[in-house]
Amino acid sequence: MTTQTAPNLLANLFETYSLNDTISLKNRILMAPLTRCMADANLVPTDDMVAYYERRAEAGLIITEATIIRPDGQGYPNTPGIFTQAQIAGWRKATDAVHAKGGKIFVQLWHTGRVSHPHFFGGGDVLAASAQKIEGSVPRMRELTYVTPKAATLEDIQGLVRDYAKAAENAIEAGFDGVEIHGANGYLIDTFLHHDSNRRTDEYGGTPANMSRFALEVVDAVAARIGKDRTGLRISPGAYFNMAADSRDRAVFDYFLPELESRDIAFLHIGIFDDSMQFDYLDGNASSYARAHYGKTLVGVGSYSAQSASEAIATDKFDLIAIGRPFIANSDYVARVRDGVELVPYSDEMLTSLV
Ligand code: FNR
Ligand code: 8K6
Repeated sequence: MTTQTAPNLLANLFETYSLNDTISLKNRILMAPLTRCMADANLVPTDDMVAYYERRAEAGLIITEATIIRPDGQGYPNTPGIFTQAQIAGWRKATDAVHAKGGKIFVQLWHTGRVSHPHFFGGGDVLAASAQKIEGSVPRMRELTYVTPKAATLEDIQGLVRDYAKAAENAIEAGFDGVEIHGANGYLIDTFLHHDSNRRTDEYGGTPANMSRFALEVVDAVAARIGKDRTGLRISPGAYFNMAADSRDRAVFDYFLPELESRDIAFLHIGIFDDSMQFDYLDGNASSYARAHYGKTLVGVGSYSAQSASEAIATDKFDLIAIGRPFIANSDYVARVRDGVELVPYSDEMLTSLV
């Protein structure tokens, strides 16, 4: 390793890491999933997106921006999909480009649940665990106020599970190394895992086992289709986005995490913007809570610098770090950290173009 200029302290970020017998990462720095709203009108990844991911192939693993599994999962403009042949072909260019540079790439599978809007799919139901709406409107399209969702019927749920598995199959056809199921940030799967959004009285609500059922069914269906070694999951045990906190959620995640651990998937990833955020009902921050209840590979994220991430890994708080905003600002984030070169600071204005 050529790390003369990098402080020794950061060396652990550049160790290889085996997720399992199938997938080895060349370093411990992941690119976090980052919605950019730059797909074309048919939600096909563009050549600019291909080049954007290719530039970041030095990451140990790229997790793509959230990518919708079917039309009614869309809640933001121009978010890519993975349910048409054109979308699969568009993604194939990105996976080929990243692989040619020696990188690895997972796609994040998304259904926005009650944060979706019928504007994007020509009208129809917005599906969620229960008919509990969130206040507010679509970012950058403030005229689109969120609607009251329909509580998914048992038939809807079966269809959704099937469509996650189909999207995972499409991901493999598109050349991805695996998928990260988006179970975080208040979107569809997360609506089942929190009391704020799950008021069901059937087998998908009311008890920790019932509230965990949909998420585990999706994990099982995806793992059965593409292999557990290629299946990751992101969750938000701490409610912080599109969700109100409820101390009863603790019991749900206390049940969910050991169940998930027994599935032996590739990794568990926390969904949070700032991992120093404290949740009283989790007795601390989200990653420490997950570490205490889940014994397999854990990906930390949320306002970490290379230095704080390296320290967290050295003290066994988690195994891998996902970097979000700094990776938007620095396509060569990994090289800069390795070579001790100063980073370009992130700013929100950077979201208007793919650099
Ligand atoms: C995000 N984040 C996010 N999370 C996710 O699971 N799927 C997504 O598509 C997105 N999209 C997204 C877009 C933008 C513009 C931002 C800033 C964030 C959250 C992201 O993955 C990460 O958790 C946070 O950005 C915190 O990490 P950093 O940025 O502090 O390293
Ligand atoms: C900028 C891209 C356009 C919009 C959609 C992004 C969707 C993913 C979530 C990122 C939004 C950032 C909001 C930050 C919330 C922090 C809560 C503490």
